[in-house]
Amino acid sequence: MRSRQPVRKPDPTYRPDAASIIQDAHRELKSPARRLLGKRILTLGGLVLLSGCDLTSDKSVDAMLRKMSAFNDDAQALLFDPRKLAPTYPESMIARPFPFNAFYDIDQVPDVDARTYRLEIGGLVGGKRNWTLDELRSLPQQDQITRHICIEGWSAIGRWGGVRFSDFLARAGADMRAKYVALHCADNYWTSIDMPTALHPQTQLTLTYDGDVLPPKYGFPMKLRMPTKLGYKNAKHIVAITVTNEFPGGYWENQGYNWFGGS
Ligand SMILES: Nc1nc2c(c(=O)[nH]1)N[C@H]1C(S)=C(S)[C@@H](COP(=O)(O)O)O[C@H]1N2
Ligand SMILES: [Mo]
Repeated sequence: MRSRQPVRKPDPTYRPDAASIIQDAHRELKSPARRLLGKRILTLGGLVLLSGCDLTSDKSVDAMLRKMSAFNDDAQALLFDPRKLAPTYPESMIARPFPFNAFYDIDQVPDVDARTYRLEIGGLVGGKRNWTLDELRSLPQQDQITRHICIEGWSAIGRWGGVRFSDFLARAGADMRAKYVALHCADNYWTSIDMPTALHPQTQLTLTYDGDVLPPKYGFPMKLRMPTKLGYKNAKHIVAITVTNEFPGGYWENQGYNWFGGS
């Protein structure tokens, strides 16, 4: 492997600038779609449009509305206590098969070539900016059995393996005092997270699902797994990561989904 910049250690005295992160999120809340959601006066058609999902039963509509109004508080609690852990589960509770979801059908899943794949990391980064799959695989790996919660009204327990994201950010020489990490995907999906979430011990740069190479439908070659965040924050097929102080938004977030997206 090529030589790397020295690993940048997290600064133990650093406290996230929660006030400015929340201020950015409030600015985003001024968009009409977000205001409508806040007032709960969106029509069923409007919700379907925003969520891209089939809200055919009262139950799924209800679940979605409940989630929408509840997750803001949960997420903020997490923001202020980045050490809080999401629950883990026994293997017997893993959903088989694990559900697939994306803003398109399963036959449109992007086909990423493992040999030419490079994970690019840019923005406020002092170290290595291009990572091959083999390089990512050679970093220390961890496993988690956690619950994935989709805002569309379903949840499922799965098992994901990969590199602790904070380890990766340290090795890439990321500025851990930056406010945001943006995730850009091979299918043009994108989302972003606050730095405390990026450094959360359960936030994982995921390379495997249930012990096997991450299959295309679940995000090959790489996804970010965050049991503390709703499904749409768990970006699949990530090709580029940007460390930044500019609020990056996201595919669903820019259409009205809550930016914190805590689960
Ligand atoms: N690149 C990309 N990532 C994505 C999505 C997507 O459409 N494209 N959908 C999100 C949503 S809404 C969900 S619920 C999960 C589904 O992940 P799964 O297919 O592994 O269950 O992926 C998330 N990450
Ligand atoms: Mo989702």
